[in-house]
Amino acid sequence: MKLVRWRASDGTTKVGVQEDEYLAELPFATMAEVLQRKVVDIRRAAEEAVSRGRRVDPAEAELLAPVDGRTEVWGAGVTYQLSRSARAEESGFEEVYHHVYEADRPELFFKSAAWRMLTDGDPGGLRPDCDDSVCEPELALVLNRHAEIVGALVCNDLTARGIEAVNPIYLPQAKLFPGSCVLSTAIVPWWTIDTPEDLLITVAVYRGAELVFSGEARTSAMRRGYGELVQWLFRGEQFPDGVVLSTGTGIVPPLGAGLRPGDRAIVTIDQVGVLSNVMTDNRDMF
Ligand code: DO4
Ligand code: MG
Repeated sequence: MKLVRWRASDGTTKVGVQEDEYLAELPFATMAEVLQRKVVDIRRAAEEAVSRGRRVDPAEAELLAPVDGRTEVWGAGVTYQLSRSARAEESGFEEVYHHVYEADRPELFFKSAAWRMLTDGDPGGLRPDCDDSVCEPELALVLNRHAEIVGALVCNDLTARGIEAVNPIYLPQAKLFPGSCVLSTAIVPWWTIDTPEDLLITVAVYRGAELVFSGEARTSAMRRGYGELVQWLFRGEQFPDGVVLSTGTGIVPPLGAGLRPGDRAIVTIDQVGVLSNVMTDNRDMF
């Protein structure tokens, strides 16, 4: 059972449950409405949709990015030891990254509004003014307005690393640009995931048929727990339509191994999904 959005053949947008053979409509118009509810109610509605909801043939539905409305994506940073040491090395601002790794308050940043989000099969964006951009393969938590974890997604937090390396204060320009936020299509309910604290994340980048970078990490290597990140995100903030929190990367390509237009990045997370995107110069993306 997964939670998805889709465009029906009559052009309307629906939200519902994806099963192997069919989609079943939920009695909500948007995913934002789903994320206004408590997990117990979302679960009940999803189970009822499977047993009684109107069923749709997946061939008649075009799957869309998983969130809408006022739902935002935020990122957590420097949550893995490798992210801390790699960023210190690439930028020379060692103290900044070491401090945020050790500090109580984590690094949290706004990443994307719903309208900018891309999903599996869409192009990923590369800024034309940065020649060192990288994939950041991350587990993303889908949170409702009540700060409960509803489910999980795969996120590629595409980053213009060369811009951040010049000065960490350039972070918004390194993180937010057309095509920089890619999420898998289907929200995997948290209650269906075994051992969510220890999921394997992998990435492979292909240039044509050639594998130019691959890596893996386990979420158990994160320095902070999910609950801790969620609690900090909601401290002094409100998310009336819920929020997606990407939990940071434990995989960092070596310096000089930046993405090029045409590269295909494939990110997988055990039990959560796969995200495959071909990179493109982002000049005319939206
Ligand atoms: O400090 C910059 C951002 C770090 C980040 O996105 C990550 O560690 O995943
Ligand atoms: Mg990141």
